[in-house]
Amino acid sequence: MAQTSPRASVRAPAPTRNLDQLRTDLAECGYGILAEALAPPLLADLKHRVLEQAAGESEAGIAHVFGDDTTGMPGARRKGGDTAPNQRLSNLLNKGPVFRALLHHPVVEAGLPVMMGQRYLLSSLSAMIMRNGGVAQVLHTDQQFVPFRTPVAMVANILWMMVDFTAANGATRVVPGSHLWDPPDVRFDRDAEGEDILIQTDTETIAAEAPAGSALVFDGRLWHGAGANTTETPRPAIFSYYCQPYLRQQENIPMSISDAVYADLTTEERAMVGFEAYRRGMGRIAPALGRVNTNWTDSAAGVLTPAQPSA
Ligand SMILES: O=C(O)CCC(=O)C(=O)O
Repeated sequence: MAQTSPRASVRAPAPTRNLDQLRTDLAECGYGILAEALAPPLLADLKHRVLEQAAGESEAGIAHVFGDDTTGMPGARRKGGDTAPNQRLSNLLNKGPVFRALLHHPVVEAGLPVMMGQRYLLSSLSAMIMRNGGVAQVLHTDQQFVPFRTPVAMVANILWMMVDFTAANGATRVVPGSHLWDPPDVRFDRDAEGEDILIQTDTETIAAEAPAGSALVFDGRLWHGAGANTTETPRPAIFSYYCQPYLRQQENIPMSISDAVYADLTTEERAMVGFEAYRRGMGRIAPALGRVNTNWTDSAAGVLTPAQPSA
């Protein structure tokens, strides 16, 4: 049943299977939940690969862990150590072909234009596993790096739920309608011992609860943050994070993608992940790594003019 946001008086959308309803929810509330977005076999494959990869990165001593500071954010400055409860997996395009299915999901074409217009770019494809002991995230937007209000979203996110999302296991907390507000004011201070403390306006939130296989689609301007997982069962999710085609990507995909995956991608997929030069002007590549734009060629790449005199 739809709830009412305590502060913004904007309804909280219920999970829907209807893409038209999702589009309405995105425009009015800044987010929507597509129920049954992932068919059970695909969900099972994705979840298996995420958990397997996470275990492998932990065993290899290269896990990116977080969630034990005041912000709960994966990019937070940590004091060191590898015991934080939560884990982020980056660059999923390199970590199994199963993840490419998400690039082609109909919710991408249905939902993103409502928030960002017709052109957008994959900014990163990552996963996070929230575990017991991690703190709730500070309320933030996914375009917190833009220090002013924007008339359209600069970024947008599709969070694929690998398990049921409940308030108890840290379902994403959202503020319906906040995509039309100024960005949240998040500041840090130091206590008497010199420890960082977080200062943020208290804002009421709603837990985006939905069954496994749902997609939480949200505007980059929406105030939100992961809740704290108070259960003993991990809460894994995959994030298809998109940006305007004139912004830097969160993951520098044209540099980060492995040779094998690059060779395997279709031209359409290469365009989606950053190999298309926007308006044939921005993001042009000199093919030093053997990688080229899908729509532009630098015929003079590697040519020194005037010719250098030989020694
Ligand atoms: O995992 C979630 O529920 C949200 C994560 C998030 O907002 C973030 O890490 O920026």
